[in-house]
Amino acid sequence: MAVRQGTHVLVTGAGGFIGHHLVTFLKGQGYWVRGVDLKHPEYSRTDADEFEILDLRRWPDCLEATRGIDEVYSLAADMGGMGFISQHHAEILHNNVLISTHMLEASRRNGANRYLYTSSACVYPEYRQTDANVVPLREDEAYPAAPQDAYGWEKLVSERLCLHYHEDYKLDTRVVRFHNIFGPLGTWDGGREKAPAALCRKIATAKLTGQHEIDIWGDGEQTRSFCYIDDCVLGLYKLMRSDYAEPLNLGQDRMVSINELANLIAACAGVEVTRRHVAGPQGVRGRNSDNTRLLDVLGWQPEISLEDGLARTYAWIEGRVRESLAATDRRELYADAV
Ligand code: GKE
Repeated sequence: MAVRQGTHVLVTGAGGFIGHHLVTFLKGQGYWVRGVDLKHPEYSRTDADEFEILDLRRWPDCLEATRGIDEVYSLAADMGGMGFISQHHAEILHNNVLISTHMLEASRRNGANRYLYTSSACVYPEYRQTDANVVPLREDEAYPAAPQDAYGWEKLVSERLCLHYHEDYKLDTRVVRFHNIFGPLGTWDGGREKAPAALCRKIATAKLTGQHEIDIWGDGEQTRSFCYIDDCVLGLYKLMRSDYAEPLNLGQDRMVSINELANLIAACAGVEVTRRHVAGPQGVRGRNSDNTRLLDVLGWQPEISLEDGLARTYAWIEGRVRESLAATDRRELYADAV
């Protein structure tokens, strides 16, 4: 893989989980990197050469972000797991339409050569995902369009915007569809966390408090595939370096149920937990990635096993839960003392 010395790269959403890891990866490849976000990364310092706090819903901030940039990795979005995206449709659609539309046009005006847009498996129609034993989703199956949430509708429209910028303005665009990316330094509490992080947190809490019952939304028989962050950033890079402008899945094609996911995490923790199935937003019943096109285009697909990825993620989240429980203990001690 050629290293592009002297190429100026922008990563939007560089304060978030995937963006933060991508900045580190691109620095390792020898790029000059500008990171932009509403906030700095939460859990470790950025490796970016320059990090700017900007609000990419605003056109002037997009112009500022893209000045002097050759390649744009566009990750900024208002997003989260099912607990968040099923409850904030208006806010998500409003914010993400503004970010995606302004960023694409600002990149073109400022003369960027390449633009990679991060879409999602959430673009696929709900009617193809009604069975836990779902047929893996192929890129050409996004139409007739019927995404479940506003989050997916925005992704689909922005995919088309990229396509038209490619056709009409010859901007070299790339479009990737993520399938549930997880790993260390990702959101693990607060309401935006996805299932892998949420279950790591619940199981770590069970282990450290000795209360071995955890809540799972729904019957836990709903299915997904989960892709580890290191595979994700490598896939993003490979796609950017390719000449492929159509949407491409980026995920694992090993499907597991949420109950199986919980069992794998409990094995990482070395505890037995009892599952309590409770009401909660469940999203589609089944989802898996068809990686045929990914293999054709990149000659590669994600390689890190779910077990390895979960072991690394669980270890990091258990550390965070330990710190958080210790802080709660200190607060209670202090409150008792005064
Ligand atoms: N977040 C979460 N937290 N999910 C839980 C929990 C919990 O405590 N317990 C069970 N689940 C179940 C959810 O009900 C859902 O059926 C499944 O795990 C996966 O939830 P998720 O990880 O929050 O998100 P999804 O895979 O449904 O959707 C995500 O898909 C990605 C693309 O594949 C989206 O939230 C997007 O963030 C993303 O684009």
